[in-house]
Amino acid sequence: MKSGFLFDLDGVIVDTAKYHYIAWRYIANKAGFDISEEFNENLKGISRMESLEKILEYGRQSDMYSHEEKRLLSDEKNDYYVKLLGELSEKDILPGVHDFIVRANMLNIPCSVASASRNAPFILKKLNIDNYFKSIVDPALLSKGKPDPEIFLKAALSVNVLPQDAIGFEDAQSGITALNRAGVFSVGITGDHALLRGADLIISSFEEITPEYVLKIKQ
Ligand code: B16
Ligand code: MG
Repeated sequence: MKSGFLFDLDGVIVDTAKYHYIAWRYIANKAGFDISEEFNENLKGISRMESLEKILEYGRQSDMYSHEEKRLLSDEKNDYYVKLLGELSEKDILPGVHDFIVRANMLNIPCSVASASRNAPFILKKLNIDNYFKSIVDPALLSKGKPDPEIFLKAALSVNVLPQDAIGFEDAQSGITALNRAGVFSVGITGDHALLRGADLIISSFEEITPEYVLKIKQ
């Protein structure tokens, strides 16, 4: 049996939620309303366009923009977000993650990134860990986002691992649900003690685990 590790990005490898929040807040403020950090929690793991739809719905402005105007707004948010990522470096990798992926590579366990973010290749490069990943699923090619299992099924396939032999790491409820639907063993990372329903294992940081430990727990 060959194992593989499937990683979500934001909230698992690096905390970019704060930058997403700053950039989305700028867009909301421009439209004349505000969003709280608490509201931003609802946007975790959700695609860029779905996030914009949720924000406009919250500001009761859903029907005020054409498809093209929404595309321009999401492009503007992304330009700002990418600027905010300018200073990102290895020091932003969440605790324990670097050691974990280095060890997985030493053990020849393939690692894949299954993130809703279209910026994943750029972010992994900035963190200087892109070489540790055998594949990055392109979210632009998915027919449905999380909680649909598609992204994790594709990630497992891309590293030649059966879903039931893979282990996935997620910080959002939509991602845990997607892992469970894909038949992948789900590890929930709850840095802020958020509740993740249905996770097979809950940790608060990668400092608590090693590849050998999760493989043993999964058995
Ligand atoms: P982008 P993940 C997700 O990353 C973020 O949690 C979510 O807030 C964001 O809207 C989404 O990526 C899309 O990101 O605008 O960079 O394409 O948690 O799936 O790694
Ligand atoms: Mg996430």
